[in-house]
Amino acid sequence: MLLEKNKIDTLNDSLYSGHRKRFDFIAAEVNNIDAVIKKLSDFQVAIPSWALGTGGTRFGRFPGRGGEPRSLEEKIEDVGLLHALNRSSGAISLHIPWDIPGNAKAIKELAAQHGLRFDAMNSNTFQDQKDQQHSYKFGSMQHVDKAVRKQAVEHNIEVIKYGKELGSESLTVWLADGSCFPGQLNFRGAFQHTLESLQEVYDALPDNWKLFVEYKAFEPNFYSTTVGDWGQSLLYANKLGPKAYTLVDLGHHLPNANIEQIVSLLLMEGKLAGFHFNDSKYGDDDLTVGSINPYQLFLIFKELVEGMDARNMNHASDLGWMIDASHNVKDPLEDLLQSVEAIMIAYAQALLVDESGLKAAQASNDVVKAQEILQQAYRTDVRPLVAEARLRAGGALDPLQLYRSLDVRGALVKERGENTVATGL
Ligand SMILES: [Mn+2]
Repeated sequence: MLLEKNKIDTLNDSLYSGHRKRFDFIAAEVNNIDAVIKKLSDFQVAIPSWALGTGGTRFGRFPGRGGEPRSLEEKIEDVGLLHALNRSSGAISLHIPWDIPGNAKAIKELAAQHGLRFDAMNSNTFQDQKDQQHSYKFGSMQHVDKAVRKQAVEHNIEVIKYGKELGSESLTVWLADGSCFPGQLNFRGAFQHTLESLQEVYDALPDNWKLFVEYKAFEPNFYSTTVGDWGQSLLYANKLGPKAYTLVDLGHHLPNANIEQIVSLLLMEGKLAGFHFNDSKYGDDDLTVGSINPYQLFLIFKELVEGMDARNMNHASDLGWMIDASHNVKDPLEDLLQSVEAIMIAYAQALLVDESGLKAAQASNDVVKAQEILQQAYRTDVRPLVAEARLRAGGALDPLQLYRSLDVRGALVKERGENTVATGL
């Protein structure tokens, strides 16, 4: 389904005078307001294909109202809908084998019609697929059997091939490899096997591609994980070469990890290139980004902005930004609208931080002033700035309200049926 522009305009007209008042109030307080709005308009967050259907847990899956995308084409249409509403979801991230493009040229054209590009490709060696020769029960790239490692390497090379056809320029490798019990594997042996396997994948990367090495503290393995933290990911990335980088997924840390410090140091080393948004209270909960700890999200964004500026990086294009979440209880499209909004709010707050004032406070050990500067930005209601950026880019002032008032889900159910299930987690 396509969203007609006049429906967006009609809602925007009805909300405009209230928006204008709120925007003028905050705009008067912000230096270089147009530069801030431009950065917000340029910023795009990729939507992963697997977030478009209702997620599950290992205990069960409870379908939503239906209308889930049944094919790669319909997944692209769903992301196109989100992008039409908020103009900040201009990329889709695919997962192989769930999203193998039958006709890459047609898929690419369809994405272009919706204003979408293809973000990082994702491989899958954490599940066994039917017709697969060797099992990943005891790992993939770390496996003691060379034949299993070879299968995992070849799968990743196949993913690169699909990505090249679609115009993607990066591969994310997340490995479930590790062990559940002490003594199950030799840590150095698992690392060396994984490094050798990653090196073969790295060697198959086109020159303009990046390899993102994603780490995760635990789950599905509960004793050790072979790419378990940012130190291990950075070790692999440094050994592999200049096209390899670390990917930070917000949910992949042990509780209370100082993620903002991790981000700062990885940027300093020029080794951060991928970023996955979600939120959590206990572990890898995959909850909506910003729903549990928005202050932490702001602090992370503050380090992202400052660290990228220190290296003259382009906020919008030099890191791969993606949502990585999966839910049991919300309409997936509504959840993604909330997610993108939370990301834009944290980004806008980070853009408002008085960096020169903060540096001066740090230089004079004025701890109170430093905290005041951070919290001044965090406590500013930046929602009118985010809405203005959307408005200028042709989106809806209130995407969620428009999604609901047009009953987009109802239209999708009508088009696709009540019992459709998207492929994925
Ligand atoms: Mn992730």
